[in-house]
Amino acid sequence: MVCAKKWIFVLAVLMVSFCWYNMRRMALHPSLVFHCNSQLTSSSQFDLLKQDFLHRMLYEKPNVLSPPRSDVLMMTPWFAPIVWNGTYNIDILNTQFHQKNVSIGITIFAIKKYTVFIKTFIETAEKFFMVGYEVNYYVFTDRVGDIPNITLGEGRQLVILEVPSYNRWQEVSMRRMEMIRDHSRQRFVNEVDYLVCVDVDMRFSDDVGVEILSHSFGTLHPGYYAASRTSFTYERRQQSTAYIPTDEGDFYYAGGYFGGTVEEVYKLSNFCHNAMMTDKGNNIEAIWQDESYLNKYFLYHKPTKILSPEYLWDNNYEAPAFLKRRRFVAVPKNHDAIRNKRALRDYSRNK
Ligand code: 5GW
Ligand code: MN
Repeated sequence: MVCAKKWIFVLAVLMVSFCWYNMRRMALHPSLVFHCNSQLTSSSQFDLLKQDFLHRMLYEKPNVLSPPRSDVLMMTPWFAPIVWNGTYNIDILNTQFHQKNVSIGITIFAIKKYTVFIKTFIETAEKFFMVGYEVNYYVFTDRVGDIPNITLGEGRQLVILEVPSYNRWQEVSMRRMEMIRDHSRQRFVNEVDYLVCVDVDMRFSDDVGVEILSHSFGTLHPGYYAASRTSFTYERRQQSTAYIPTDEGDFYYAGGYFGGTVEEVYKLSNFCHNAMMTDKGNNIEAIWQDESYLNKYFLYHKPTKILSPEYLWDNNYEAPAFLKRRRFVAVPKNHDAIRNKRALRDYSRNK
């Protein structure tokens, strides 16, 4: 009897110490312990990594206490750079982007009479847009026969995509999102790394290079870079999916210049097109069509880079002192009476 009690006591002590030991061990090593010796020699996906490095380059040292620009905002509160002349070193960027062998697609729409803008657009792009890189011009048009033959530089090609035309100009403008989305999935993703989506009634007049490229980017509208939040012409009707209340918003982004990786542009255009279709079903259309939906998208999906108005200028505006370069400028067009809402807005803004 005494013997059994003793053994029960010994057993209890053993169990308590075993539990205590394990609890201590758990506290010190809350996760599972692996014995690694055999795994350290097996292969890893990292074995395929290429060693990228820059060669010796001579340039001025960046100066922490004297920023290159103090007259403009160079960084958003979510740490996206705003691209201004003087803020970047294109040689460093070119070395990095050439190492990655990037290719760039630029989408333009020339529906109906807008085919007249193609020649100037492409000729000036040949001089200034992504010189030295592989570039595909994706021209969406309903008038294939009107697209001129233009000799292009090495590694650059023109791809004509025949698409339907819509009667209302609002629809012509808005449907760009649907077509960019559809072609991103089916074609662009197999052909290029980045997409740049712009208006066609434009000309390049200074360099536009890889400094614009990022995961996703938007452009400050040349008419609203200094405007207050409440005067941004966001969609203000709550019934619209593009609605933005007056106490929200970072910038007013231009509908005529955005881009990013093909995947990001797919997500952006898919969102905008779906939002437009929802609104269409409810018989409402946002005040500035695709531009309004784009602004809604960028409010809640912050772009990783923002282009200054150097990248989208209109000589109808007086050029401010901080504007050191005009890289991409609107070609004047006859605003006939029907086009109107836009022409009126521009007119009243310039008065
Ligand atoms: C036609 C009349 C009024 C508004 C738009 C059009 C129109 C636009 C057209 O007939 N064909 C066409 O291809 N577009 C595409 O939509 C062009 O790529 C054009 O650059 C883009 C946006 O229209 P824009 O440039 O007239 O708009 P704003 O705001 O620059 O004047
Ligand atoms: Mn335009």
